[in-house]
Amino acid sequence: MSAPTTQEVHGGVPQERRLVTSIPGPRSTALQARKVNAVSAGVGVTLPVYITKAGGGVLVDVDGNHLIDMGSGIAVTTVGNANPMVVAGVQQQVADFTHTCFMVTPYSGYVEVCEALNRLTPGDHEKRSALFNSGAEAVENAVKIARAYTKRQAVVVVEHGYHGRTNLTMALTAKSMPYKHSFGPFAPEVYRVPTSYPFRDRGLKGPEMAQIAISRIEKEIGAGNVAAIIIEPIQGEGGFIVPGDGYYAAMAQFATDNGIVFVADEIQSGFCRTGDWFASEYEGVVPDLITTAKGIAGGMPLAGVTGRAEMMDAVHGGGLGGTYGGNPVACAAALGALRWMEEVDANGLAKAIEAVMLPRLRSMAERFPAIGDVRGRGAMIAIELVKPGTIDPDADLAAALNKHCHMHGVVTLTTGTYGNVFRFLPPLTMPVPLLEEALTILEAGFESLAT
Ligand code: PLZ
Repeated sequence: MSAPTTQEVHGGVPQERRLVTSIPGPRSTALQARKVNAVSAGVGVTLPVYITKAGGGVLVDVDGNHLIDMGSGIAVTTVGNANPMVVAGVQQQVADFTHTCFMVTPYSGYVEVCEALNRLTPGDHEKRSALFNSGAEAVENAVKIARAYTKRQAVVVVEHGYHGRTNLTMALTAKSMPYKHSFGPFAPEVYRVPTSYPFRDRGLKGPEMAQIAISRIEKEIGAGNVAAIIIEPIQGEGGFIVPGDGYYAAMAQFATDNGIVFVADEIQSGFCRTGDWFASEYEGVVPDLITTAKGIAGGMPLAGVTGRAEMMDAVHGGGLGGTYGGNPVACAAALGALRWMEEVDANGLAKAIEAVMLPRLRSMAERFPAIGDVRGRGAMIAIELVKPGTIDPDADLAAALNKHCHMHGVVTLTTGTYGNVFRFLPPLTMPVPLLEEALTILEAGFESLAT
């Protein structure tokens, strides 16, 4: 199959915002009532509109509302929902066979995805990959690999970091509520050091923040005890924090100089999201290991760890795996998604989204002093909201604006340690007029709420 036309990528979903009921509408409201009685209260919902169809930049709900999708299901449907190249791969594979377990009787799709990951991730050294089901599982396995390779135990993560919700990854994740609260005790040998958060670092630059972090590692942990340093090149759940220039590269260099495995968690920032295949490339960093998930397979659950052959192969046979890891249907989806990204120049699409969003948001920041910072790259862009004239977080305004966008048919997400960051993760198939319309609705929200 050759790359689908724009029309085909939209999957027959009209690319327009159209509200035919209030949000949520009556059918969604009825479903949400059933959800409350059937689904654990621990599983939250940001916007209880129930989706029946999606494509391009639009989500269609059970009441017939067409909403603009500025979240991609948290950075997952980068290639667009139901991208024809994903659909074709999945349909063929699901009709051929659905599962054998790669560890029992393997199949080529798994190997092909690993070959693609080895080729597309930064660095031209020899690499190996292993596939898993979720981002958290990939991060756990990166820790296992780093420990097996280095024969050390300590794992260093940074402030505002997010790596998942399993027991080990809760320990790696910074924020207590809602991720960790009441779920301890957490895994040992995890240490947190400063990140670089230019908006809040009181003028300290990237390299200076790296020096503070490195000194902490040397004095409080001992570099020789550290198996891995795990960092997101742009921190996602922490608030779309883009580190000051030089921080990320300095942390990677310190790891290399000290025999520490440098792990880039690119689960949110990977696969053309930032206008590069991987956000590490921006600083020219070649990670030892890279964890991927989300955008890899157009919505099918798949995750990977890719890295230096000698590290990946340091684990004893049978030490990595899982029943479903690299499921054949998920692999077929990934092969379709990755091929689409290569054929359409997905990085160019991400940069085009940035070119629309950043100037528009910057001019809004001049009008509305509540916008303290505009940041991000490609289709991973955010604004940080503060009490005007300060850097005090304004989470209430973020929540109110989010609600405003939702009520007007734009699916937006907030993020951040302080809950005050408004993040934008549109699919790369988002038509520019819809993107502009979403920003106009946001701007109207500021006009009514941020005076
Ligand atoms: N590492 C950098 O962004 C997932 C979490 C949403 P899983 N982020 C969205 C939520 O509230 O659970 C993420 C990430 C980074 C790891 C993960 C974990 O990926 O596929 O959710 O396990």
